[in-house]
Amino acid sequence: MLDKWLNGLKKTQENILGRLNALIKIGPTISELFYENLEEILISSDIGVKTSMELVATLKDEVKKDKIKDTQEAINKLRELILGIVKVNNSELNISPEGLSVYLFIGVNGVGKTTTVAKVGNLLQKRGLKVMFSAGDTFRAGAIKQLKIWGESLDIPVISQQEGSDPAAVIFDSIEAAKARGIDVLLIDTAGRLHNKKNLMEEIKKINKVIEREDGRKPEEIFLVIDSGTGQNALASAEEFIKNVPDITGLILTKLDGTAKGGMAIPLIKDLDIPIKFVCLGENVKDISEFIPEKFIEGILGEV
Ligand SMILES: Nc1nc2c(ncn2[C@@H]2O[C@H](COP(=O)(O)OP(=O)(O)OP(=O)(O)O)[C@@H](O)[C@H]2O)c(=O)[nH]1
Ligand SMILES: [Mg+2]
Repeated sequence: MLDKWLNGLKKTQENILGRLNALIKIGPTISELFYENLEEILISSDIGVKTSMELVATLKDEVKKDKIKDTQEAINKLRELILGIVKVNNSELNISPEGLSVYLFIGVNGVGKTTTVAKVGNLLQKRGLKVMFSAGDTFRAGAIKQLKIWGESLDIPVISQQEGSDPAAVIFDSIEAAKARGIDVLLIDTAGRLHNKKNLMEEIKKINKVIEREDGRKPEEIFLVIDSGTGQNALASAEEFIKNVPDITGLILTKLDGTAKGGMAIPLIKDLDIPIKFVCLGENVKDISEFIPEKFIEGILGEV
């Protein structure tokens, strides 16, 4: 999996590190132009305007304070600063000490929710937990079948109703079934596409209420699944979700393998008070990992 990180982040590394190295090659002098170029590289690496500007401002201070002499050393310092940001991320999972834990997966259409349900389910099962899937996406044609196929191949039971039925009812049923069968973790897939965004948010709120009513407590995890390819736009999109679903407990970044925009993880960690719990680095069920700050930095900025 560690090689997967490096492979998966290759495009992002080429994008950021390639250009940082080119910048160092211009010359060893730390000038105002160096900082300007650096800021531009960071912004266009999907680190976001705000975070990029803050990073460069902090770097300027550090260069003075530590009497850093050349551009290579300054870039090393930058790597340290970025590591400092991502290091606060704690990807530990919330698991109920007794009885059932409920994990809800939400996000817009096509980001990889259903695939991620399968990946996380497989991971937990490998750790010796009894897991079950709930087909909460009753909206998209084929969604239930997609989850059932995953369930069959992973030997994980799937609770579903027919297409078009009320997702809240399916989820209610699955919680009952999970409890009756002594399941440790119930993973609930949800629809990403409804008639519009407002409907999507309302649906998620309703689902959340059903879980609370049935179980008397909030889901142990509400994962907001985000396609890394959306780059710095992900921050605004995540903020909109959080406004509507304030109980989101973790982010999952998918498709990191297919994008040069992996830098987007940095402002997410810095500006949202919600940790990245998993990253997905491919379509295979095993292509998932906890977010490891050091590996991430090595993946995007190379070895120190
Ligand atoms: N390369 C790559 N592809 C992925 C990853 N995660 C998911 N995919 C692919 O993305 C596509 C959409 O995945 P789904 O899991 O169906 O996405 P979804 O969010 O459930 O989609 P809707 O149910 O339509 O909202 C599929 O072709 C997946 O194989 C990943 O980490 N890397
Ligand atoms: Mg889906």
